[in-house]
Amino acid sequence: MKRLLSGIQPTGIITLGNYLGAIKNFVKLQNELEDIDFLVFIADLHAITIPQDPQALRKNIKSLAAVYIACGLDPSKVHLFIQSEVLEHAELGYMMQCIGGIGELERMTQYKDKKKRHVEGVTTALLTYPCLMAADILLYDTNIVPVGEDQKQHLELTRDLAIRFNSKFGDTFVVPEPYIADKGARIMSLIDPTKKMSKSDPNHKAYIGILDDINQIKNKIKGAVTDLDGTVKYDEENKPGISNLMSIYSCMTGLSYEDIEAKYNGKGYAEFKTDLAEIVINEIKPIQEKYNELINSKELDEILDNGRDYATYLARKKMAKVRNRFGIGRKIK
Ligand code: AQP
Repeated sequence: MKRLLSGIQPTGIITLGNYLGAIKNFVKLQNELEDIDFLVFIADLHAITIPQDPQALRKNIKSLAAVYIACGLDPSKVHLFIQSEVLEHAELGYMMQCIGGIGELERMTQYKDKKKRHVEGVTTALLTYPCLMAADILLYDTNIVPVGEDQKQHLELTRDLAIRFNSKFGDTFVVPEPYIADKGARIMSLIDPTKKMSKSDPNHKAYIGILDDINQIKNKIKGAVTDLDGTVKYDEENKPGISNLMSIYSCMTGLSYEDIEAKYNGKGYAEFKTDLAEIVINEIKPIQEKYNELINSKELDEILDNGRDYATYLARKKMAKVRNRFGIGRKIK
């Protein structure tokens, strides 16, 4: 049996980027892989590495749980839990800091980017959060981690930390492998296609939220930045705007870029954008309906309770071993 694990931060409403780059792949893996144990979590400890409004955070945590299920995660196949409810994440995260070097953390590109965006009040945790991410993964003997392209570097660090720990203290952690889907790996901002689409982007026009209303979605796609040439052609370097929209189109329909180019040959961006809006809305609408059923339900809390209990069971077992290896506390038999 292989164990898979992945998580998303409740830092806002899930975007089409998170959906296409992460959640849709989780659902595919859940349905296609056999003999797996799949843990999916809500990374609230990661979210607080940058300031969050406590009330909004609580809301986003619950909202993300409902979005996961509404997008097709099946609680009978996946263990869904909230990271902070399994205390061992923070404990192992601290231990990972004790074997991680500042130099290797400072090299993380996401840290450099986020530091630039939050010039004032950069927290220590913004630097050390890849250690917590390593803990999230290693705590469960995870074999496969489905991630977006942007998380690849952090996974490399996780592997390094696992190998380092194993060679120093004896075989303890499974060294995980990343799983990166070839398409939809990186969806870009609608207003600046050189920047990743992010749920915490202060400009709402930059992203499509999975819970946006239909008119908002239409308007955001209509207003997405393109070029003046008007030809629907995939060229990431010279036509990043339309290429990004084509990548969304392709992810949602399964059509190749060549198919899309042929379909819109001689037609302008307006027709392409209208069709894309319809495609996106058709996929998102049933998700929103399911979300509305779930968000205030008892069922959602039960799913999260079950997920927490299962994750805690695994995490406790693992931490007993890790504490013994490290030599802290009294020996646990
Ligand atoms: N634009 C994107 N395209 C494809 N995949 C993406 N992911 C995020 N943005 C895109 C993937 O979604 C998962 C969840 O990521 P996260 O919330 O843990 O962190 P993030 O990558 O920092 O996501 P955001 O939306 O950009 O959040 P904020 O604004 O808080 O920084 C990951 O698998 C990620 O690759």
